[in-house]
Amino acid sequence: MKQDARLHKTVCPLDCPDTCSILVTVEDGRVTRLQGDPNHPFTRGFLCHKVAHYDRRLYSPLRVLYPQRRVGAKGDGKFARVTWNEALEEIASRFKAILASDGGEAILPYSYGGSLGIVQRLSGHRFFYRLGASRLQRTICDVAAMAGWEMTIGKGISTDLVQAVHSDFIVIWGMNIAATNVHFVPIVKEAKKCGARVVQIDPYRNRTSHLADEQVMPRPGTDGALALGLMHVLVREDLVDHDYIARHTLGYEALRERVLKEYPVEGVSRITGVPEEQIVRVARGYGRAQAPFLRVGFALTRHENGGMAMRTIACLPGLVGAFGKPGGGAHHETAEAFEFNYERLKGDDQFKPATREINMVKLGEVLLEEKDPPIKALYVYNCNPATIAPDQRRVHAGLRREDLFTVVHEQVHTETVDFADIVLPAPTFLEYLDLCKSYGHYYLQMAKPVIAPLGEAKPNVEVFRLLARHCGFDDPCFDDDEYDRMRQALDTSSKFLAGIDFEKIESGEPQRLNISAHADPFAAGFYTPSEKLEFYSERMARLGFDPLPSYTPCSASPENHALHEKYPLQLLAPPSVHFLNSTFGAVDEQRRRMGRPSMKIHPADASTRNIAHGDRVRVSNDWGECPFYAEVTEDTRPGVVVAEGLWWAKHMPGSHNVNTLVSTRLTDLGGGSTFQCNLVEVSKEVGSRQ
Ligand SMILES: Nc1nc2c(c(=O)[nH]1)N[C@H]1C(S)=C(S)[C@@H](COP(=O)(O)OP(=O)(O)OC[C@H]3O[C@@H](n4cnc5c(=O)[nH]c(N)nc54)[C@H](O)[C@@H]3O)O[C@H]1N2
Ligand SMILES: Nc1nc2c(c(=O)[nH]1)N[C@H]1C(S)=C(S)[C@@H](COP(=O)(O)OP(=O)(O)OC[C@H]3O[C@@H](n4cnc5c(=O)[nH]c(N)nc54)[C@H](O)[C@@H]3O)O[C@H]1N2
Ligand SMILES: [Mo]
Repeated sequence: MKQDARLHKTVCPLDCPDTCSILVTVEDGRVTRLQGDPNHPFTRGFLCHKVAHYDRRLYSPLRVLYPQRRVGAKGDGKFARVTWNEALEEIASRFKAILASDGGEAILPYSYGGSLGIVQRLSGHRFFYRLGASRLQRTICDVAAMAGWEMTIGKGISTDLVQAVHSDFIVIWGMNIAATNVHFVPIVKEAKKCGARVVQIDPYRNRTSHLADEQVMPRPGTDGALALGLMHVLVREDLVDHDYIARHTLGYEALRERVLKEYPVEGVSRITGVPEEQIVRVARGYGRAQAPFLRVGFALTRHENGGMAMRTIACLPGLVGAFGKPGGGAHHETAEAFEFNYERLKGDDQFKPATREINMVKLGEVLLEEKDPPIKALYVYNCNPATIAPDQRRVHAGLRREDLFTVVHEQVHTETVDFADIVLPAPTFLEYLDLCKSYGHYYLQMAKPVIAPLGEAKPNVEVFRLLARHCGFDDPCFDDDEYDRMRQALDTSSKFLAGIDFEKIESGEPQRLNISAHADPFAAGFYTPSEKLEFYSERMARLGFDPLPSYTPCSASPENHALHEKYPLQLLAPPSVHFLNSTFGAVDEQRRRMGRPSMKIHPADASTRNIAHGDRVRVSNDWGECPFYAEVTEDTRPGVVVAEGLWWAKHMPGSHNVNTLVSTRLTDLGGGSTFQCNLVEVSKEVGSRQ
């Protein structure tokens, strides 16, 4: 390290469960190195490749450095520089005109997970509440997963992942941890060294498969049935923990009857495509383990039946008493242990918002079809809808509307920026203050700027403060800076946050919530109304669902014969290790690592379509079509094609990405996205060469 180099500690706020503590080297005001903090118990000294080379994104030629106004045709991405004052004045005057002509609900904020830091992420709510804008239901990611987990367990809290070191049987269900939870990998490896067996449940083989002793490959969208089949075996062979069930669960007798009668192994095998003997073997392994540990991901809930599937899987640890066994347990999310004062942060308490709600999954149709009132202005921050949202054809058509006034506050020139009328420059997490919780561990940490903002970039908090002023809002809450907001967030009586005050957080060191890494997080009871793990759920019944776990096929699945005949392949569109949603799509090196935009297809499906490895193929359904290069491989199962990684549409062989094929159908619980629940047909492109 040079003499003038300085080492700073901060934290990665990107949308990933690992929330790493980072050591950043800054030389002459420039970031030159990023390393994992060796003292953070979960980061343990290493970073993913993407963030270890974040400087490539930070100093990318695509960075947005100044406010700009559109000069070209809508969607062309041509802009001229303006001052902050001009940009803010224009936004305020357009918003005011829309308020007068159509009312506040004609304005729609659109934001999601570009940075998960709670201060910057939640900085816009007060402003849009005050404006009377439509409210966005932020449903694109985990609402079905959370709702399903909550129905059984009560709250988004989990066994600490580090406990799995002591497990003798680890099930990784629907999560490509080698891509999306890389700091769990060394924990699994350590457990394996001590003799643990690792079972992966995933329809295709990916990086995580190398860790597994055995892979179960169910047909996508049938996980609920698989879990019910496993329960059938556990109950039938009496591999359940009767003592735990009696003390900590509700509704066992009803569940017992349900799984014995309705989910025999042969029926489940038919639904899931998993061999009967494998269902029995995995159930026995799980039931006989001393310390069974379950890691459940998110993608398996991005199906129409996803909420119920998660609720069903979450019953498994209850049957075998996993939570009570040292090294055993189950992990889905930890986010709800961070019980901040969100009402205060967002301004729900002050503004009592009661305006129209709009589901973010439906952006395309909302922009094109909503009439009461139509959306006249869209304000995008922390999000890249042109690339990440379903039904991309209509999203782009909506964004192209001449009469839509679109503001995009961005770090880089994304595809959404192309559609903007006004572009505002945003700093990255290395340039601003924030407070970061995690959804994969229990540490809270302050993100501290390590360099000054590049160009004229301003963080979300500052932009909303200025916008409020330009709109003439004089409520004092708009003057709250990042520190004020952190203090407000911490103003709660949460037992998990007790003793964690602002001063401790300001030290920059990770602060552990009051949840032991080694004890059962539910020892004092579950967070359900009965305080038991609920096999039987009165809340499900009240919402009109089966109160017991059950399996319902999705409409976009082989069970829908008419649709399946037309579109015989199930499409998976899961994350890649090299991208993070669309965030690293602009970095050349990450795209180089990805290779070409490819679609995995089984040799049996390829040969009937005369498709050879490397051919350009057209993938289509009623939502749209999208070209890929065929990767003919036995890594996927017949009937399932896989497009890993969210490419920017402009880097695809056509001008759309996989989300052109993704529907806006919603999940059973939560109204969530169904990215993994789509049927397609694949054909060889005419004139395609290998
Ligand atoms: N490198 C990287 N890391 C990421 C992300 C990224 O894009 N790239 N995204 C981040 C975000 S926003 C999130 S929400 C999280 C989690 O993001 P998710 O998108 O939920 O990813 P995973 O949890 O890893 O789950 C993906 C795995 O689930 C499998 N899967 C899909 N459908 C089914 C099914 O029906 N049944 C079963 N059993 N498996 C299925 C896929 O084949 C894949 O292997 O990851 C975060 N971390
Ligand atoms: N095909 C397919 N599509 C998917 C998924 C999938 O698995 N498959 N996953 C879905 C999931 S789980 C999710 S969570 C969504 C994620 O979708 P998004 O939340 O849109 O996530 P990103 O694509 O990472 O884009 C975030 C953008 O926010 C910007 N940003 C970051 N920090 C800030 C900030 O402080 N201020 C401002 N103004 N901007 C900032 C970044 O530059 C980036 O362009 O994608 C969904 N889309
Ligand atoms: Mo997500």
